[in-house]
Amino acid sequence: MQITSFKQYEEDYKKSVENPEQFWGEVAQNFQWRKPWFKVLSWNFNEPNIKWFEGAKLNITENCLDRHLATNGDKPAIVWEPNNPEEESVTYTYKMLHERVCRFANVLKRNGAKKGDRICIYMPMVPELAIAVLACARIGAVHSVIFGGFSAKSIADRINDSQCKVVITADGSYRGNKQIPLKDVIDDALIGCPTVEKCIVLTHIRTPVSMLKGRDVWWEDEVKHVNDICEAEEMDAEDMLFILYTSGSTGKPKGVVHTCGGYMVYAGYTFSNVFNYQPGEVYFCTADIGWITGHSYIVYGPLSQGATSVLFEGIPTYPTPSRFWDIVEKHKVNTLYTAPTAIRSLMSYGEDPLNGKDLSSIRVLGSVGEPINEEAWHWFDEKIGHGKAPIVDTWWQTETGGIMISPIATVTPTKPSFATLPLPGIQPILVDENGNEIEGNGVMGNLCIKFPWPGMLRTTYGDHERCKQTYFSTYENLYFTGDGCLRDEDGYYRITGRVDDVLNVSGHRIGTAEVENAINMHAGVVESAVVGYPHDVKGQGIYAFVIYPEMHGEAELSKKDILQTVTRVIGAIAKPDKILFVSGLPKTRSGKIMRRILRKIAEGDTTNLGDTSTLLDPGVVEEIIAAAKKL
Ligand code: 7RM
Repeated sequence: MQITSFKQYEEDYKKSVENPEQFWGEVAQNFQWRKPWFKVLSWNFNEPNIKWFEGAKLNITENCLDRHLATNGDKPAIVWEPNNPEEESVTYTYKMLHERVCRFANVLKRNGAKKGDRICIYMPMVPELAIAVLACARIGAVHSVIFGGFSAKSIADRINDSQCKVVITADGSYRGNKQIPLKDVIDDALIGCPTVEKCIVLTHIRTPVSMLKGRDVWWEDEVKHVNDICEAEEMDAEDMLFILYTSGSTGKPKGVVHTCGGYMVYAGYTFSNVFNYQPGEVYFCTADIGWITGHSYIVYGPLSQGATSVLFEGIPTYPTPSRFWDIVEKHKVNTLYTAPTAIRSLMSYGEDPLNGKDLSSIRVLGSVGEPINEEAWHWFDEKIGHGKAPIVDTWWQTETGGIMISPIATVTPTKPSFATLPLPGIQPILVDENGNEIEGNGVMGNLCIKFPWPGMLRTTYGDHERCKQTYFSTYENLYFTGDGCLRDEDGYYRITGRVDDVLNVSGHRIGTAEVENAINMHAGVVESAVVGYPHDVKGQGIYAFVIYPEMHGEAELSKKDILQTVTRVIGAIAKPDKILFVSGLPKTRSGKIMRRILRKIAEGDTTNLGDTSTLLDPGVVEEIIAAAKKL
């Protein structure tokens, strides 16, 4: 199943387009199924209704764990690197991980969880997080992992949207020298979550927590009451595997739904090929399991291929900005998969943090989450890869389940800031505003995908219509990605960024409407408009224009109040980088905010604001420009 030459890539690609069912049917043979499918694919993009490997039965954990036991049981599956480098790292072999997953699966059953139940996971980056995820999959429960940076309100909204019955959390987490009281946050969330019956709490940072009688139990106690034998639940290929919430252009995040069979095949196939993973190699993805990158390329992809996956609890700059390089040296990392924001942040410390670090184990580098600028690409290539490690710039989304457009390491010639070519099975097309295909090379347009792939989302939880509207209605018979894209003279793809009201801040997707809603919840705020602007490290920063008529005292204090509100409502990741108080917003006569103008002002480019004469109050623009210059 591994592609080893560009010629083979071209052949596989051709075959995947001409005969997708045969192509994916063959790929799927590399996985373990309890029962084979009777049809590889049935689909239509109108409803949408997509089924891969219909009739097949499997359990993804048998593919990620059991099937490796006979030959690779003693091979490291997860190498955990703690936040504090003074602490020992911990290795879980496939045998150990299998044992822990089975045991915790029995804990879940003991606490009333069964096939189809939704389980919320809010945990630090510790091995128990991967164990919790896999234990859900083992019993057929649907996991909904929530990133540790989200607030109690965000958690409650997500728990209620999918009616979770069980929550798995920890007392707290470490992030550099900070401690985050996860259980406290969960306690606040659960006040408004009537469906939650049980909360399982892992001891990690040893901070005092409140344990509610009848609801809260300790992980450490529970595992003593069960054994480590747990037959995997037999799942239909199209049974739900997990929900992952992600932001769109409306105020409310959507629960993206992935199913067992197709997701497994796609995560495994893309992992093996894109990174050219070789048996025995050590692979390190720096993402958090709370995002799709962690789901597909820390847990399911690598483990399905019997790989060794490094799981890092901490942050790139703690205790020093050498931390990634220390980890590479210590664990002899062969593949490093990280985000442009991390690269840019580490670049800013110069070369000192790299001095004396042995990076010779590195063979492949990867980038994900946002466009990588050329400067960061070259730094990554020269300073980290020493010009010898191909960089795979992987474009994909929560909704796509796995990597879509990317070089295949050692196979596809790379080009700085280009995601290059579609993987086999992926049929991208560029369209104009009217949905007409833009053919040929040297063109730009909106990126769509015209044929299904096994890892694609099936629905948005509890609201299929929303899935249809968001992804399948903008252009008929196409999946719309929300991204703009260039196809250059060589037919190589470069993703230029979102074309909708979604921001990408340090690789995190945040809807402008969500941030506006949060700001507007602050008592003094009448209205706000949020746009993105170029930020040296984060890629995009958040710029908020806020109408706040009756300010008492200092503006600085009011700004801090607003930041506090956003932190409470969404989480610290959505805090605006800049807040500008204004008396009005540029609106059309029909009342629509002209974001184009605000974006220009936020970028500091007010030379060509276009026609402002159609505005309700053209004078407001001059006022905003003058105020922005002083910020
Ligand atoms: C994997 C992930 C998805 C959005 C996507 C793009 C942007 C992701 C790249 C990229 C340029 C890349 N899922 N994006 N990867 N842009 N080059 N290699 O990030 O759902 O959280 O975000 O991220 O805008 O639509 S995500």
